[in-house]
Amino acid sequence: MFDPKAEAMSRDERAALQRHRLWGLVDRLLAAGGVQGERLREAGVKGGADVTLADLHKLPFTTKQDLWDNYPFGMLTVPRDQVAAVHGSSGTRGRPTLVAYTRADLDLWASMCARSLSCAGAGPGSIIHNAYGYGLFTGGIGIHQGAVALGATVVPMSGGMTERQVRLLTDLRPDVLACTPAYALRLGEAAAEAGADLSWLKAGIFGAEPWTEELRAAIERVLPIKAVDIYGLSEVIGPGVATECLEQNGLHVNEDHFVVEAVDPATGTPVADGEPGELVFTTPTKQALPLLRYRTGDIASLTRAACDCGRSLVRMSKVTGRADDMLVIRGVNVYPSEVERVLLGTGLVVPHYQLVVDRRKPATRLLVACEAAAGGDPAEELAKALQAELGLAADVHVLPSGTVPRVEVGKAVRVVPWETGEAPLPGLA
Ligand code: DLL
Repeated sequence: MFDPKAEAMSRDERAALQRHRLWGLVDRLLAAGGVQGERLREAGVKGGADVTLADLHKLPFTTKQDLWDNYPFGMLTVPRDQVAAVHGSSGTRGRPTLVAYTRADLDLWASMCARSLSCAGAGPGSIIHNAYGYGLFTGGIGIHQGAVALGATVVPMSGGMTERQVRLLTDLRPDVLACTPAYALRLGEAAAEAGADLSWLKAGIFGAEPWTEELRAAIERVLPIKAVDIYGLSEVIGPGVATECLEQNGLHVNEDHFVVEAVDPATGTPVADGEPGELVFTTPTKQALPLLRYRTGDIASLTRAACDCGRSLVRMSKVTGRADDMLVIRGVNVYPSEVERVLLGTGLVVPHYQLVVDRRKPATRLLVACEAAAGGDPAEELAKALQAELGLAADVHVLPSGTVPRVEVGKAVRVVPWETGEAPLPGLA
């Protein structure tokens, strides 16, 4: 553990710490007078002392819309000149979401990512091959700073240029690989094609996009590693919000800094532990852009059961999808990750696939583009499996090997719309 005192502290001790920090946050938001402070006032909160952890769920939410409405610096709770860096997400859904960090926020972020890397078994002296993109995206720079804080050696590869990545993976003998799960697959395949020996790699720390247990198994087949999941979002800090340990059984949320709740996405009311809900985070220790009850849109469940690694932090399940990513195909609601689970679970396809949502006619169709693992055309069998397990009527297209786009840079695009004109992939009729 990077910080055993914090990661393994008793629940009571942590709750006291959270409560104390939450008071401080509420006072700061009220003093800053922005949208979050106003909402607190409207809710009758006059100071931190009015708020308890048990009552957190009664406080107002903050959303991505608030960040957009106050773009770029309207939600700061420190003077602008205290901002040491900005980051953000590329905004595949439209506008970029920008976030800000003070120097203290950057230090906090580095120690959260150092915790993540030690969850994957890294320590001082480890070599971390970091193939998350560097730039506004938080993946590259976040993991980089975490590796430095841990006392490890970081190789700042960023994404792309796969051949060169394989070369440095071979020459520098890193023990940990950090990148998106889709790119890990791509790297594993490229290493196999090049006959590269990566036997010293021990673990991979993969996140920034949803991935299933089935994808984990596929990655662990092409790379000699334990693949662990890392979760985070720019708004909360970036990577380092929660990470799986080598038990591979849920992601430990750094709840001493990121207080987590799971709520019903429709009603906003808390769901019980073990039930899937939308993750909501409060960041009591962040300075530049602290958030009270930020709605992530990400669906996962929480558990407070003990973990064999000794960390006492609450764990979240893998994210099954985003509330706004759910597809509705002829009345059947389905997350892309459920389709991934069924497809890869059959063992009939390679782990590269794309879902094309054909909206050219009022009755939306789902086309599944994939590639067979061992020749032949398993389309019919795959369609049956999707029907049997998800009740989903999909048109499965088994395309020639290498046709489904591989991800080199950025997040995997699993779902593509087809609104008009030619099909987005060749071979889909
Ligand atoms: O993706 C931060 C990150 C970088 C996390 C590197 C892990 C590793 P954003 O670009 O702001 O930040 O995107 C955040 O990505 O709300 C989720 O929908 C999704 N996401 C992130 N990690 C996971 C994960 C980074 N492990 C959004 N599983 C989040 C599923 C994830 N979805």
